[in-house]
Amino acid sequence: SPPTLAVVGATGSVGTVMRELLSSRRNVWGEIRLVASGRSAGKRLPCRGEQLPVHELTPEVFDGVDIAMFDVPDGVSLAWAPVAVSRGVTVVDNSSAFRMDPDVPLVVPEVNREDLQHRPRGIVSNANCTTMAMIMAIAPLHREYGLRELVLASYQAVSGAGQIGVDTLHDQLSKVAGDRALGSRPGNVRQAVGDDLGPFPAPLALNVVPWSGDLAPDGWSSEELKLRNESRKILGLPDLKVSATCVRVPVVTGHSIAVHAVFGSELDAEGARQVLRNAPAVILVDDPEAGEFPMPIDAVGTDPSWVGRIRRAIDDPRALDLFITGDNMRKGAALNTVQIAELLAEEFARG
Ligand code: 11C
Repeated sequence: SPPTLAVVGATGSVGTVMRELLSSRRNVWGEIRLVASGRSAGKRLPCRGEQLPVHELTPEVFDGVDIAMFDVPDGVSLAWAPVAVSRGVTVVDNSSAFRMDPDVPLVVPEVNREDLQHRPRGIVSNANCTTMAMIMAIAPLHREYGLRELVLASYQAVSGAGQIGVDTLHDQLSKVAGDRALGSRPGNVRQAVGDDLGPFPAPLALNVVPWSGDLAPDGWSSEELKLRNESRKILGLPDLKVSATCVRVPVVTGHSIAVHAVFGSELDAEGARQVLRNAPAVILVDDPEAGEFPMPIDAVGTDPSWVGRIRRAIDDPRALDLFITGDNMRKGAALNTVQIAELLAEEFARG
């Protein structure tokens, strides 16, 4: 019989997209069990055409479950993924808790699906949403030209910080709307927005904030280190040079990355475009003359990474500059997790 799936964190914003995907993709599942904190237990939520009950996260909730998708804070994954595994479950985890563990594969099916086979801890990790959007376009270019270095600047949407991030931006936008004096004198945007900054260190309305994640050593942010470490692991390039600056922008959904990528061999922009046209889950949108660029307002709600602004670097025939946008809630989070779970379901079906 088909495998039983648990969705842990089913009430959250990524959990909601997971339920939508389970309702619209090929149905490979037997029972689907929704799991959340005690606060939500007893609620009913839509999934696969039914209203399913939400169960409280307890050890027993994993009994009879074959595969679980987790989207919960790092600490909750750290504590509960091993509990699920001890009950016979294979866990696909979207937190950063296990991503750099050498015994936990970090899988993007289109890029390194074979890594799924080495999972001695019974856990598979899902990458950070910024890494994910970028890696979809960079991996095929790496295969063709041999990647040496990435210099990145991200433009990250507020939904990366959860529903609270989305609510904060909309609240701030209503506070600044209509006042045309705002933004032309120091401090007046801060004043209009007030003290409620939600999960961000500064106002986002009429602003960009060069910060995402937690403070890491030497002034880096955790998000910048994730981009470096996760890219190295997914591509199997432990010495890849990566420098990133992560920036939060007033966009609801869709993380973008400006990339300067240096390769081992010379290339040209049209060759790179051809590689990307043939790449899975990538859409090439590269016609500046027609005003066609990859942008979050178009990429939101879609599965692929959108790529454009492809130029060979003027001063280095081995380097490309490009711009990538992807839906951070879908491929960046829920979709890739669901895809990994589906690969595990295939394995389960093969016995
Ligand atoms: C953000 N990328 O945009 C973060 C959210 O490691 O999965 C996802 C954090 C992670 O704020």
